[in-house]
Amino acid sequence: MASVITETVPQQSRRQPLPPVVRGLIWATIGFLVVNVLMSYVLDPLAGHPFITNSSVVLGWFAAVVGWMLGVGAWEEIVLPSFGIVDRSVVTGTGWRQYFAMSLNHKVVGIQYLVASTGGFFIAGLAAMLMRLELMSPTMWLFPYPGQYLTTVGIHGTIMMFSVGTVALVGGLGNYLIPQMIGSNSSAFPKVSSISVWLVPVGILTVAFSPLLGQWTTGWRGYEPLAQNDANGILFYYLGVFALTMSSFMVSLNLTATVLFKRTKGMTWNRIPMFAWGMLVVSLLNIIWLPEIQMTFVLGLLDRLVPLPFFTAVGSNLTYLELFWLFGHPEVYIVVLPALALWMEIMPVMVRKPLFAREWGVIGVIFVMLLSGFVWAHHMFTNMTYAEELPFSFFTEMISIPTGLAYMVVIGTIWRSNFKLTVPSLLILMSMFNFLIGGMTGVFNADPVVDLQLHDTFWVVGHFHFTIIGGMVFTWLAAMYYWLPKFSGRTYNPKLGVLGAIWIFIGFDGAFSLMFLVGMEGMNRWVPVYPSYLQPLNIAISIFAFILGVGFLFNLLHIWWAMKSGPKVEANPWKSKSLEWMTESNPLTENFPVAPVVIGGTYDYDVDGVAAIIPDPVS
Ligand code: HEM
Ligand SMILES: [Cu+2]
Repeated sequence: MASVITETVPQQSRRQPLPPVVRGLIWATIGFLVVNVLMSYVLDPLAGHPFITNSSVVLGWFAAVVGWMLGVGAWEEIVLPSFGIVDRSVVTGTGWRQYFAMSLNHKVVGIQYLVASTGGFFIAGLAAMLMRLELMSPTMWLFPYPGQYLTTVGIHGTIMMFSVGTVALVGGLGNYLIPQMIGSNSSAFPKVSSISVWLVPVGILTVAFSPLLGQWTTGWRGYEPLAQNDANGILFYYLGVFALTMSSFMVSLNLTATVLFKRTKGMTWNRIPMFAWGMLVVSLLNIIWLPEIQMTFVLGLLDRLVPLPFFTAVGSNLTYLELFWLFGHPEVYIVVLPALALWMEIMPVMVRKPLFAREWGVIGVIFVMLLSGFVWAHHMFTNMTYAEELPFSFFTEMISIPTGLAYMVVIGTIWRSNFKLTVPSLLILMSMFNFLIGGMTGVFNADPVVDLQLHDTFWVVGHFHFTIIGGMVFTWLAAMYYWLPKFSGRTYNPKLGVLGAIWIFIGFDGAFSLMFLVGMEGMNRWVPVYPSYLQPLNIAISIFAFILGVGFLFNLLHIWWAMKSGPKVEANPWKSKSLEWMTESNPLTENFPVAPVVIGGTYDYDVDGVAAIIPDPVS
């Protein structure tokens, strides 16, 4: 009888639908075509019947996103279950297939985020290489029009900031590690992160394909009213950053709730790991500032579609700048705070000493978060009176105090320890060094008198890359090497790891420290042409930049190789006391079959014994 049923209900064929990503692409295409045609031919036809109009492409884009989301799995994971229909056959594949569909497993989501960020890094990195190629000559030789160079700058900056800087440590490592670190089997809202991660490829591709609609010249900041003079590519800027910021916003809601409510027994506030503190603080920054900038983008978008001249007729020419930098400076800390937290997280394990002055580290990250909202106008010193400049200069320089606390905690932890150089600790030291240069050069920008000279020059490009690549990207790599055994049960090759670290250090410090020099000599940002006396320095910068580009590729390939075929290691090779190492390495298994109970401090390396126990299920 049973065999008859399986024959009449062809389970197998029903379980072999299109792969979710392919289905998502098809549904997205259908959604776009239907709504676009509806708009451009039926509801709002323009003279001459162009196939794509401003409003048709925007609404078509929204339809495409809905189609994509349903296709990659929201249909089975979210829509059907809310009607009481549970059909998990399509989406939840097994093994590697899980990574190519919407997943409720926080570790799968974390890896999806990391891969998406790496993809963004690659695309935006290629754009950087094109820029550096162009700048090897004082005249335009690569890009036919200046606007194309500027579009490339914008694509580079936008994808780097919103899909790498904001996303890799929070969406990637945050989703992957935080539930494990606090002793939970899942995040608070698994569906939220399962959706949000699929917005990242949407955002990256939207921005990357923006030139299809025409060039835009505003850079990653989308400055108004400049944007109103741009071709329609700026529409895809608004839509792309909207998708990316929405993704980060959703992750932040989830991580905040996770740290607040999913902690296991004994995981008290003075025991939660520093990385969890970092995620909490940065999530609050995201929750406060991302809606603010999203509304600003929506106003810019509406200005183009309606038009609704908010930034020209209604507001002053500086309204957009105020609104942008109100978010834009905290954004810098959204990028860097997780990195500061990771230094404090990884270093005690490396030196086997308790974290020095832990409370001050926590106070440090909290005060960086609070102060970051008070400094935005230092991006506009050229437009201000002296009396207006003073408080912003003051608050800006004040931020070095709480930031300095993080340095104090890490240096205090290394002090008189038996520090062993490993690839993660080497990369963290490099990160601290480079971020220090970023911070110290920032002091010059914080001083209005000097900033009037440095503003809009390559000095600034040098400064913020030292904070962002120096602070965040080096730490991201350190974290990837450090948690490799967690991701895969395998580890890296130490010699290749050290080589990779030194390689990018030379490429990075070479390229970007020369930018300070070329900036002081008069090299402006956002121009593909420059006086010919600056050519030798620019050629040197470009060569170092190419070395850096290949160096990143080298590290990426090494990590990829290590995950697939590196030497196998035990479950907790660093002998860390942190809870994520108590779980099995395989990302597809459950974290804790029985909830652990925390009995000691995560960083108590001065005492023997474990920080948490798994209680006996029968007792
Ligand atoms: C791979 C190495 C990189 C190189 C060689 C590089 C190079 C450059 C250059 C030459 C510019 C200035 C172009 C101009 O003003 O004319 C620039 C701008 C920028 N870069 Fe990078 N960059 C790199 C990585 C990154 C990373 C990792 C981030 C952030 C996560 C980043 C964020 C930005 C931003 C936000 C801008 C400003 C764009 C604008 O003005 O709108 N870059 N980059
Ligand atoms: Cu700032």
